[in-house]
Amino acid sequence: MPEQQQYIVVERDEPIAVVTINRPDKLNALNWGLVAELADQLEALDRDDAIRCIVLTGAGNKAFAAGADIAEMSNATPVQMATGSFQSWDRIRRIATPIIAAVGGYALGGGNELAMHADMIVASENAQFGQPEILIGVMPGAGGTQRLARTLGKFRAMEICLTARRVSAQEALDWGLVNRVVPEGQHVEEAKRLAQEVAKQAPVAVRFIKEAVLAAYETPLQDGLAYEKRLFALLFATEDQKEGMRAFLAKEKPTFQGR
Ligand code: DAK
Repeated sequence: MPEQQQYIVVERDEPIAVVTINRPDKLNALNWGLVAELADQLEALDRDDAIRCIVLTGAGNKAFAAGADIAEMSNATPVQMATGSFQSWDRIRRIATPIIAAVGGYALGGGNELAMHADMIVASENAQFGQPEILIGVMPGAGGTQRLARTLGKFRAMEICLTARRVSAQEALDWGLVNRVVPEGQHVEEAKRLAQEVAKQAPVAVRFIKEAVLAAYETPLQDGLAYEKRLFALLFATEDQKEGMRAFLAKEKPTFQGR
């Protein structure tokens, strides 16, 4: 049975879960309550050992999310912008379980930034990515300038943020912003398939890999290499390392326990 809060629907299908932003009449615009609820639900799934990978999507076929809620934001004070809502985004950034964004339709502004908080992105053919904040007199505020620059390079990031140009699914694939493009409407199924692939791997190694790849964004190469080396060595403390290597040598399929 899907679990429904005000804005977020969680459907568990162990070992994966599908989290749906459910505000389709407003193109899943991200108000503060919604982002806090999303962070709560993702954290609950992150604590749950039975869930190994999360698919994040938007309800309806028009949008993953068309950005932060402009109606709510229009009269916000700098203090409001700088406090509560940033904490929710930060909580989403710290989720250790891999997240796959399944994007159909618009992923704009905070919607694109939310997709970029995920670890892989599956796009429907009708997906459109962009940072249109410049059109309403502001700029990306949830990581858009930084993650686009690191993912696509300076010049494409500049064009997207300075001109509000939308990027099609195919372009996003060519540019390395998404992992794959599927026929319209098939993005959630494909993301679930990919999530099952991740979910069957050794759980501790999965979490360490996410941690290590994300560290590449934040550390100089030498420090990142040292960090990876330590995480790699630490995996030799797991039963799953013993089981994985035993099964390989015995020409059997491993059974991973997540310890
Ligand atoms: N906010 C509020 N409502 C929105 C919305 C949004 N971002 N996007 C769409 N809606 C609402 C529309 O107002 C409309 O509501 P009703 O009039 O029916 O009540 C309904 O959704 C359907 O939208 P449209 O009628 O406009 O639909 P169209 O197909 O004609 O156009 C569109 C679709 C996506 C091109 C258009 O809706 C649009 O341009 N939307 C705004 C896109 C945008 O500018 N997004 C960026 C917003 S700024 C931060 C965290 C995050 C952020 C900032 C700071 N911190 C942690 C502090 C992020 C900022 C942003 O995302």
